[in-house]
Amino acid sequence: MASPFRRPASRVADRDPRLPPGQYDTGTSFPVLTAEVTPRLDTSTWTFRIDGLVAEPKSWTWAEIQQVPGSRYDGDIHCVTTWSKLGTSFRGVSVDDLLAAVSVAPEATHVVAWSHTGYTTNLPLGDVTGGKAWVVWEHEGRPLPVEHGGPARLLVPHLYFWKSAKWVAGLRILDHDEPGFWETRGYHDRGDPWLEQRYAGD
Ligand SMILES: Nc1nc2c(c(=O)[nH]1)N[C@H]1C(S)=C(S)[C@@H](COP(=O)(O)O)O[C@H]1N2
Ligand SMILES: [Mo]
Repeated sequence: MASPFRRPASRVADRDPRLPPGQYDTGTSFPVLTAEVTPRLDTSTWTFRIDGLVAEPKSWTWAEIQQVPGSRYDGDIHCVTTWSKLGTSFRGVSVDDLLAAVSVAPEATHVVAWSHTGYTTNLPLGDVTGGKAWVVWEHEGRPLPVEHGGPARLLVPHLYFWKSAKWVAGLRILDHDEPGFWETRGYHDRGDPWLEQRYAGD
């Protein structure tokens, strides 16, 4: 006879398997987290640049980056403050397609993404290549709102969302790791939500 004290199976099934440990589903809301003053950037003067260990540094204007073949992300995002947004979508271009235009040096190991505001975040090169990172300007079919990083932000959805620099201005390709804004203020260097890499030492 089954024990009347057994945990009902439905309780176990309640937790969405898309939620990493310690995260909750924020539903339709999309919280805003910004450390600096929200900038008003004009697409007529906007640029995105890749420099550092590349054969030839390159900048794209707004019109030029729109000519790069489009790419979209459909899936989940996870903030270190414990909200996750499930089944959302962004559209822009794949970082792979941007890196292909500059030819990255063989000794490259890391990148620093920087924003027009001065915000920075570091990533291993392997976390922005292989279809894992985008520069996006559309969210769920609409222009990316300024508070979420519009006109364009970096999107690295397999890592905590602080790696997805809003108002992204460029990527610097490096042969070493260079911790960014939050990483020098106690956040984990890599930030894998499935390993709960929230803070330094996790
Ligand atoms: N430029 C910039 N990018 C940023 C941040 C920031 O403060 N400035 N915050 C990061 C953090 S901690 C998170 S959780 C997400 C928040 O993005 P959202 O405001 O669109 O939810 O942006 C990341 N990118
Ligand atoms: Mo965050």
